[in-house]
Amino acid sequence: MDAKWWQKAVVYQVYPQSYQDSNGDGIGDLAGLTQRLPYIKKLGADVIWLNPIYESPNKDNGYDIANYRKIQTAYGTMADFDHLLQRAHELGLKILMDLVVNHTSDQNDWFQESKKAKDNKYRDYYIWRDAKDGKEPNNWGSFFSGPAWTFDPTTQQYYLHLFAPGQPDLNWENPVVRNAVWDIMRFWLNKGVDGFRMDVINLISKPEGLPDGQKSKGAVYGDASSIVADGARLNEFLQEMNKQVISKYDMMTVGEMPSSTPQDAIKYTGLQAKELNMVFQFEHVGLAGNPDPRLGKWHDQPVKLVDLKHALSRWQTALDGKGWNSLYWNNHDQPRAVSRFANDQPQYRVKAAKMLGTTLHMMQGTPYIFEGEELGETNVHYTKLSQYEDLESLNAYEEFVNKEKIVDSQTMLNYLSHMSRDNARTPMQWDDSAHAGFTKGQPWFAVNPNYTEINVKNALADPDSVFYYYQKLIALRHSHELIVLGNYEELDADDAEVFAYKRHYQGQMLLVMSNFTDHDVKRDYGQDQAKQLLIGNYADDQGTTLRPYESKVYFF
Ligand code: TEU
Ligand code: CA
Repeated sequence: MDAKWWQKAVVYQVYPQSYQDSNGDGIGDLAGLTQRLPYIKKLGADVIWLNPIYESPNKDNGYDIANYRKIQTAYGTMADFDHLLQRAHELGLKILMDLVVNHTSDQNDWFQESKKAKDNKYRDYYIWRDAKDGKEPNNWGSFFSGPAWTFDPTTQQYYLHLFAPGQPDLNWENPVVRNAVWDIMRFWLNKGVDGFRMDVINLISKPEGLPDGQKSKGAVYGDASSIVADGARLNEFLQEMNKQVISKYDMMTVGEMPSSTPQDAIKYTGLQAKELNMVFQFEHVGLAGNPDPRLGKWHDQPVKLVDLKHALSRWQTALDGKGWNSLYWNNHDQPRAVSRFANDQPQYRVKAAKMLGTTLHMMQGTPYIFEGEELGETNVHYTKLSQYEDLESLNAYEEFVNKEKIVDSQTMLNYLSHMSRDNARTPMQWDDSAHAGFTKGQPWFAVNPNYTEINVKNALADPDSVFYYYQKLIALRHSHELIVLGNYEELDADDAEVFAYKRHYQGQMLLVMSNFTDHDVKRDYGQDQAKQLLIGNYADDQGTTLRPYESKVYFF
């Protein structure tokens, strides 16, 4: 079977406000990104995923959209966007936009109308309910702490927001809302956009009657995520989206699906299902969660390799020949992978970053590279609350330390330092000049202090940099159908030091081995019979010995 373009592609994710400022206001913009397209092309990426660039009050850095057809003023004009798209296409780069339609901003005209009166024609664009026993209609907690409902005094009802109060959930049960979303998609597709990443798209089908969620011991709120994810009408809505829009364009779709299972994903990405191309699943980035479920993602423990192998192999095996995986370590919501899954100490950082790249890029699926990952960027190692910008982090500290008092300040600061989304949102590190060459002004958010050493200029001058290693990984994918379509075979699932697997395709085989430890280990998988060593992150090959964070790929 010939691979589809979105199966062979490698995607580079750009967080626009942190990528390149061109007018000195300290905020990345579309003109700045346009200047940097040749760099992304040089890496070898085929597609750019742009985080939201629409008009927004920025309560959640653009994931609260006020106008779906207008570019955020700080990023530039629609003409700047059209120029970016044209230059990207001239360079052979496709552009994915971020479709955020589980919710809008509370400043969106639709919501401004909806909240005016119960009989307003936009009322049913959103989810309004009467109080229950004088309180919120159910016990759901928001992903950003606090209740998932806010009372509106004008119409004396609550409205649902799974995220911040400034992000009211759209009512997908309403066909008028669905048709409005199809029109938004057509607007951008008719401009030549090549597809969409769909924000929390598996949360759009809410459960009948909006029943209470399970409450963990001592929890103030019920857990919404487990009962709103993958709702009863989700497949129907995605099939309608496909029929109305997706099927009419040569486009790429990736659905962000928190807490989806491989079985769900086969329904959404099945090669026969007329829904989406692939999903972002969360199993590997949800590992090592806090033993206190009330604290969920907030922890500071390393991920056990056996758990990481189990999570990734489960998805590789389940979707092999049945659906399609996205492959990612990082994005704008996750801490930096080399700090979280490997080792960011100076003596290991480059080897470890390359090892993680090999481990992921030799798997079956479409790889995503988040800006800076190709440099081996690390977490910032924040120590003070005042260093954070992200509402998810700040709200969590306020809720758990000051309100619910279930964790002390220093412990929570350790958790934030390890897991905060702010680790990913520091400005791109272009060179060792002021603010890493990101801006001539004052950056909206502080640059990671290690930019003097970790930056694009140094990377491009160093043949042994993570950048050139990622460039090789991408080139290998482009030249081997075995890497794109090969079947996946896990080796030694319970090996706690080495992640090893094979890929098989039309009689060819790959053997991939990654040492996730800081010491030598010995593993013999018959690599002495290989035709060639395709790629490795050490200058030489010591056969069955794998040195600290050594990773290598053999072709048979
Ligand atoms: O994130 C979805 C989501 O599940 C988040 O709660 C994410 O898991 C969490 O932040 C990880 O710690 C999407 C966007 O990627 C995120 O940036 C937005 O804040 C969120 O939706 C609301 O739109
Ligand atoms: Ca700017």
